[in-house]
Amino acid sequence: MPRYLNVALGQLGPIQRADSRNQVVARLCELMRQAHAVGAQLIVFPELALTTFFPRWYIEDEAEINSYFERSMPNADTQPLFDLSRKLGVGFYLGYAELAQESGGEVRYNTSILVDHSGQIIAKYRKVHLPGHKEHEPWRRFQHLEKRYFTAGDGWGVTQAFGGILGMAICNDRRWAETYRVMGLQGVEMVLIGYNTPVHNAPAPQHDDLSLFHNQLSMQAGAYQNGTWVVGVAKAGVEEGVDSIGGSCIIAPSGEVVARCLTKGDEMAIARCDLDFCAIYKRTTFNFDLHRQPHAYGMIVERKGETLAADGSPL
Ligand code: CDT
Repeated sequence: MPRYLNVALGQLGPIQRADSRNQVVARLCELMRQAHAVGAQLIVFPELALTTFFPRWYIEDEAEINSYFERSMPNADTQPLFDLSRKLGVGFYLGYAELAQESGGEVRYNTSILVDHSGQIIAKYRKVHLPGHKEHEPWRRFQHLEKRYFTAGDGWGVTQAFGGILGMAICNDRRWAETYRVMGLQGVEMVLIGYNTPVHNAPAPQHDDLSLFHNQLSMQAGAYQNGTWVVGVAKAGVEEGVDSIGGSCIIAPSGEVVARCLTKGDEMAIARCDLDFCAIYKRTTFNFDLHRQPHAYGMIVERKGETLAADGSPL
């Protein structure tokens, strides 16, 4: 009997600054109800899914920055989503801005959680690859201040859940081969990824026309090269004047897209994912035990960036 996991994409359209968390949670609940109606066991929501994508603004006031963060999870605003999860028996992935209390004080993370079918948080992930910049760059049409507002997390674990081995990543992580490989080495069978990706990339506007292509290219490569399902979910559309890509999709270990959203608004789509379909890739072409050559990969962890000699040749 194959291990089927019915997974839904819970794509969100834009969230404007004035939208309350109550309004957003009602939209998430509606997507969860739609997913349940077609047999979903798990629904994946976007990165920073409770508010507008605030890193587009340079904000100096600490209280205003903190107003985009959650001090606890669940909390009064998100409790209805957890209650509905338990009532319907549908688990979920949710991205949000986390204000953590640590021994050194408060720390801000770009976080996702995995919630099981009984509404219990079973895993938490903090984004590792924080894109953008740290200082105000007024030349840009809009800012991308994730490096300012968030501290990087420390890595990717995997969780036994929903009958398989699941992992999480967030947005920019999906562009990096290392993200998938670290989870691939832990036997991951499904990687869940929420994202907010503006169409316009200020430092490289010549890439704007390729934003959707690069989104899918990265996730298809990660799926195939690690023999895993990948589920990518957007917050899409024009938010506070900034257009973000949609393109939410579910990708099989073959690298094929098996389901995708068609709009840039709130939209649910579903696929029946056979977790056993990973094994043929993990046993053959990407049998890591047989074929990987770690002795040749040392530079991947020893070096951060390219190292070139004065004449531009590799050292
Ligand atoms: N949220 C996020 O990580 N977005 C980035 C935008 C491009 S970098 C400025 C992404 O990789 O999609």
